[in-house]
Amino acid sequence: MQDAITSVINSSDIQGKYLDAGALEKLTNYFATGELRVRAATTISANAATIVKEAVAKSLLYSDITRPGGNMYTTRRYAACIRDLDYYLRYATYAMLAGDPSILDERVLNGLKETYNSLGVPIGATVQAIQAMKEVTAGLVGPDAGKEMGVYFDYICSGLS
Ligand SMILES: CCC1=C(C)/C(=C/C2=NC(=C\c3[nH]c(/C=C4\NC(=O)[C@H](C)[C@H]4CC)c(C)c3CCC(=O)O)/C(CCC(=O)O)=C2C)NC1=O
Repeated sequence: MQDAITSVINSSDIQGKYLDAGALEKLTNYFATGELRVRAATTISANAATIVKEAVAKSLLYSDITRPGGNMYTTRRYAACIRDLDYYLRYATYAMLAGDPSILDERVLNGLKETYNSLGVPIGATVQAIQAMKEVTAGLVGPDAGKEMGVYFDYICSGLS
């Protein structure tokens, strides 16, 4: 896993150079938003269950997915879906704190699309639920932190698509 700091240092090191202006600007921006990130992570962790619940209500409840024949039907599958959404929220929060998406590639997206396809978990509906979490989260943490979290929710969606 990388973060904003190791990522710019690694790429400067590969070139055998000190940090250039672009790299320094990335770091300055990362440090300047540090408090915002920590505050957002605190709010998200205190409200995680509510975020997931509201996102499900906005996107999946009362659709065919929760009726007999749907992929969320039966409490076992419903619970698996809620658990998956909680994974996405928690890992997006880690990535937002790190300022880097690599943890998502390594611990969430690796093999996920194949698993979903083999189990018949609908990817379009999953993406909708993640987009709903993005909206609910932004409503809770405010526009600046919401935009930052949005980067990583979108990253998960494109990794699944
Ligand atoms: C931390 C990284 C990580 C991820 C991401 C993860 C995902 C993940 N979700 C799974 C299943 C599942 N995922 C869903 C999810 C959904 N079905 C829907 O219709 C909705 C659209 C959607 C929720 C948004 C469901 C229903 C299953 C169970 C499918 C089945 O067994 O038939 C499975 C198969 C094994 C299991 O049931 O536990 C994995 C590996 N596991 C991990 O360790």
